[in-house]
Amino acid sequence: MAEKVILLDLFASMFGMRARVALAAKGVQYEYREEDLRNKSQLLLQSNPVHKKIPVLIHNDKPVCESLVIVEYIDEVWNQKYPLLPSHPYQRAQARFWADYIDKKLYAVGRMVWTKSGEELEAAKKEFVEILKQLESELGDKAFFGGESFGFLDVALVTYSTWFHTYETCGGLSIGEHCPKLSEWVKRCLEIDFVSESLPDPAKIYDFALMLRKVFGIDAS
Ligand SMILES: N[C@@H](CCC(=O)N[C@@H](CS)C(=O)NCC(=O)O)C(=O)O
Ligand SMILES: *[C@@H]1O[C@H](CO)[C@@H](O)[C@H](O)[C@H]1NC(C)=O
Repeated sequence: MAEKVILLDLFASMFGMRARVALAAKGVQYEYREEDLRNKSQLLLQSNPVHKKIPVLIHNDKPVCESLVIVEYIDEVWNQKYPLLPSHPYQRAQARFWADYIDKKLYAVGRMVWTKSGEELEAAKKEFVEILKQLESELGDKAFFGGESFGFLDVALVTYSTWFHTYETCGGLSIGEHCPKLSEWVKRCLEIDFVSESLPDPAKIYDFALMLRKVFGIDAS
């Protein structure tokens, strides 16, 4: 049976990018559909009635929601090529633990770094760097979070690197200065074709963030 794969997404979403990277790792052909989150499509509302968020992967008319669930689903369905989850249950549990840590911590604090100012910004920057350092220590001296090869946790985190320029510019910080090993890891990830080809240009993310700052009334227009 011909596979029908649709991804409901938004170009700047680090969650959506996870699905794009995983699909690219597996060489899956799919139809990309950009959503306008202020005017969501019927298909999005029907496919993710609980959260009404992107990304949603629709595989042969069956929707799968939540980016990490989607990445695991992709890994299980297209299991012949480029395994993403570690094969050992303990390593798998560890990868899921850290992916969950990223979701619980990094998004919200990162958002504060590019939207807040004054004391709130200073507190957010401090916490942001602590989170990245925690992740950097989990990386240790390994080439990738998955060890020798790029895997599940690498997928979960590398999409944030497209926002690093925005965090640095809006927040006034240098991630490379605080986390040199993590910065080297980003470069290693981007040397993999299916990774770099799936991620948007950080300059476009920055433009998008500046547009949102205006919408939020942070910068006078
Ligand atoms: N935990 C979700 C987060 C997804 C998410 O936050 N998506 C945002 C865009 S980055 C969204 O669709 N927001 C629309 C809304 O909240 O109305 C995941 O991992 O997929
Ligand atoms: C909302 O999206 C629909 C198509 O999905 C389009 O026809 C309509 O013009 C859009 N409305 C606004 C206000 O952008």
